[in-house]
Amino acid sequence: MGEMLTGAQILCRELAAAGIDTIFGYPGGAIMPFYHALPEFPGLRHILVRHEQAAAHAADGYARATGRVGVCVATSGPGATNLVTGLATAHMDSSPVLAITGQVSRPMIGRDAFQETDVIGLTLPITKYSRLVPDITQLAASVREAIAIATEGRPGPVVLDVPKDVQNQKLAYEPGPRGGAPGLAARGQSGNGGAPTSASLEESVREAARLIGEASRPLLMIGHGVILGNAYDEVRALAEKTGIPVITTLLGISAFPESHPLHLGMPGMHGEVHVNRAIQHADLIVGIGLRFDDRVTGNTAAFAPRAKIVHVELDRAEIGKNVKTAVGIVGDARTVASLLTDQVRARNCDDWMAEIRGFVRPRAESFSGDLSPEAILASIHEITGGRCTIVTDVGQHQMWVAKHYPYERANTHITSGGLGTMGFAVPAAMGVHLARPSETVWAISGDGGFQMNMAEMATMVQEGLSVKMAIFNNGYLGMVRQWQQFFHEKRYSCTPIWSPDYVKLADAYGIPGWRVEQRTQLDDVVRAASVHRGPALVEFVIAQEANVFPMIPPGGSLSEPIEAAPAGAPAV
Ligand SMILES: Cc1ncc(C[n+]2csc(CCOP(=O)(O)OP(=O)(O)O)c2C)c(N)n1
Ligand SMILES: [Mg+2]
Repeated sequence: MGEMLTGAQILCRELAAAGIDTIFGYPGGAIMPFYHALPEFPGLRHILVRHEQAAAHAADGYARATGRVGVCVATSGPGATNLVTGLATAHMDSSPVLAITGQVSRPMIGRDAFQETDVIGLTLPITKYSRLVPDITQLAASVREAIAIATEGRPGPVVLDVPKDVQNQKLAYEPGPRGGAPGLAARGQSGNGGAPTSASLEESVREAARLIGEASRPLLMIGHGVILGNAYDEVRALAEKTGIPVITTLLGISAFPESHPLHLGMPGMHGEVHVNRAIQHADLIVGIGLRFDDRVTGNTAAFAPRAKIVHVELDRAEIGKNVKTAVGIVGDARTVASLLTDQVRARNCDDWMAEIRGFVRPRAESFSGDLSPEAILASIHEITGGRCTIVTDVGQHQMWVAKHYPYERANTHITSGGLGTMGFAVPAAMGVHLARPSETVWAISGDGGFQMNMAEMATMVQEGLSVKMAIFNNGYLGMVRQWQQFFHEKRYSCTPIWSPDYVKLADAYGIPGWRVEQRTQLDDVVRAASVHRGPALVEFVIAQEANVFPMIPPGGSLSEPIEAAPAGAPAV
């Protein structure tokens, strides 16, 4: 006979037993039994955020930095609905987040009870799995199952909606078996998106190796799956044995060292001209752990017109979804990269590399004033000695970081790639900091995105989270303004954005804050913020109408980059 526990206690026990040490959350009526039990579990550190969206982003940041599940908790109704953007963000970027939501008691469900929302209905399309726990007898297994689903195969967010009376039910609790997820196989979720038989895997790898051997202009295009699958070394070995140049997508940044002679850069809408040209001239693209997103391909009809595509993906559903594939290999990046490395003959691509070098264009970006984003990023890199994880928000600054920060170490670039969620950086950086306490973590936001979740500064102060916040202040919702400049007759409708005095704001939170307007101030401030023990804020005042170049117009082909502002546009 097991110990009599409440559902809330069982929830906590199961989380602790699964190795969870950090929970991001916010209490409320329907989740109160859980919060009542929580102090009995000192191993579960709770971070009280200022908005549930931040809890989901922080759990996501924690998950991306560790590869383990990140946990967030909210009450029913508005608490749960506030999680939605964070869950959709995690879903689009394959991040293993477990969200636990309180639900109204079972007899009240379906009666428009106070703070009742159909959380399953809301979250089913933006999660990997979402379940209302109907009874305490199913609670422990549900937690194990949810964590297994979140982390196995292609990771993703999961929701457990736990009615308040289930949290209060009592049961003689027997700790269940660890490491397995009952019911997983029964639902046809094999955990690897449906692995092919080893015979077909061997066959497709052999075919891919043959294509690599025959190609004269091959490219490796690597994405988030290389980071999620810890395939850093294996992909590098494949590149080095074959000499194939390597392209990293936005979420693939930091999956390959940027100083490596084979590294070309980022493709797509804001990709470098030589990278996109290489794609358009390639006769073979080996894509590993990516989904050929439309920001990468531009107009798919005109994408890589000369290339056969080999697509290595853990999720079978991705293969052939966006681009026509000659060989699809269902498998994890690490296994397949090493199988491919064994199969390919050693070769080089020196002629092809020389051709690509000929595509390189002089930098199109220019900044009025000397405080360029590039200078800021060089300073952060130098002063942290590269021992730094950068979490970016969404907009122009995100692209500048992607293009100019010299990433060398695996998984040190964290951003919302798929959903493109403004407001992500500050809360996600809290999760990254908790996952990597000995590393400097910079959250780099625009003045727009920072204002979306800046309330989390209070969380950082209360919980002692040493996140360094950089605000690239251009006075605009810059990326939207750039589109208005190019595609909407320079009508800057609703994109100028006012900011508070950020130095005073920092002061109000009791944390150090600086405003940097000139290059000469840069290094001293970045150093002071980096070494400060605790959260710190730096506002970088940058040129108002700087643009991200080159740019492929939305729906355009990679062959048609815009490399300068239209005639008559404001000077940049
Ligand atoms: C939540 C959300 N709302 C709106 C957008 C659309 N959007 C994309 S970039 C951008 C402008 C971002 O401005 P800012 O944070 O100042 O960054 P900047 O582009 O100026 O560097 C907007 C509004 C978005 N991506 N996310
Ligand atoms: Mg801005």
